[in-house]
Amino acid sequence: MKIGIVCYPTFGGSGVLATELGKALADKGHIVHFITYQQPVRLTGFQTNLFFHEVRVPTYPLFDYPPYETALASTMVDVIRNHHLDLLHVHYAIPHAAAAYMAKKILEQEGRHIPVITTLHGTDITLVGKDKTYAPVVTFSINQSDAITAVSQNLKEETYLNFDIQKDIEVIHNFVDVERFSKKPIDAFRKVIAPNGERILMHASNFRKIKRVADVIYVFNKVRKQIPAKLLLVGDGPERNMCEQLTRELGLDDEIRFVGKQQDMEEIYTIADLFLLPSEYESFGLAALEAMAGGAPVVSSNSGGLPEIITDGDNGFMSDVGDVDSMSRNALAILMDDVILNQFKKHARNTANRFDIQNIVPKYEALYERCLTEWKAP
Ligand code: GMT
Repeated sequence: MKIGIVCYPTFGGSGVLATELGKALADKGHIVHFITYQQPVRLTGFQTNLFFHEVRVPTYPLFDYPPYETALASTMVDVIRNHHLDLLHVHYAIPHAAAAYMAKKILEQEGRHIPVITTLHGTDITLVGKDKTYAPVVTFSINQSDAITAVSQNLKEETYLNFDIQKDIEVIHNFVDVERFSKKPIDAFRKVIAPNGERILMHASNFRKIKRVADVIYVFNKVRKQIPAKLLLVGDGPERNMCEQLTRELGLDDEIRFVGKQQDMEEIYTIADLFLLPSEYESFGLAALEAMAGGAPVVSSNSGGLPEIITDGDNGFMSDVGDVDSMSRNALAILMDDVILNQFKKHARNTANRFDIQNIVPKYEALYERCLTEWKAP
């Protein structure tokens, strides 16, 4: 199949998932065209059947707000026309689903029918999308999609709750390439972070408010009072300065490492003994799944779709949002004892296997096939 993928190219989970999906589809022989404003961060290396088309938004003195959506729709039309795409798969509803609808209508006038699949990822529904500034367009463009998927059962329910959606939403969970993420830890890297064999706790995100990164620091502060431990904070975003200041105030400069945005996450996760994800909301928690593939159990909040991947006492523990006492007790219950920790690590890897790329990507392929068959039917 010739597939167009539209996504955010940044470190956010939707862009990461979309890029990993595109790469996996290309590995399986499909021809994949990424359409976005920048080379996606996980789209590295050369593959003959993978293409990237940059959306350019020319500036003009009249534009206080450059019309990205118009440029995106026009680029979609251009790529579909010139590369004869079979379908368009857009990730994150805003503004991708609306731009795809526009592109589809333009192409329809030329007698070219292109199915649009929209994957809902999280904040496009639960935070930004339901804001009344966007809601009518989001509702309309989701309903106009030929197929809709959500990355968790929870997100599907949230979508029906918040929008008047007339169509079926298929749940296709996030996935991870277990083989790639379950490498052996690089010893030298582990030693740099924890020179005296301390336990390594880790958090990775885009440091937005919704991630509650300060809770990560509070949990760590309680843990390290009981056992030797270090905290690795990966990523960057609006809350980073506040977190650095909190680290200094708590006198934890030597215990916490901020390493910023990182490309080779598969190498970083393998050195973690525990992954912390105390988010206010998480539709799925792709970072937690990738950490589990690397062998790290997860201590998290119980929000959104997290209960769909975390099982208390098995591969981690969940607590109410903001309950840092409970989270630190849970972290200690996992980290205090080598035998228990190894058991949790094993279960974390088993969970990742359930969401392995090989099990999930065929679900997208089957959906594409269905959409194409429906289009071809009279
Ligand atoms: O994690 C983020 O804040 C980024 C966000 C995005 O939309 O780019 O991630 C969302 O999509 C991921 C991939 O489907 C999910 O695993 C994350 O749980 C989800 N984030 C939230 O719901 C906050």
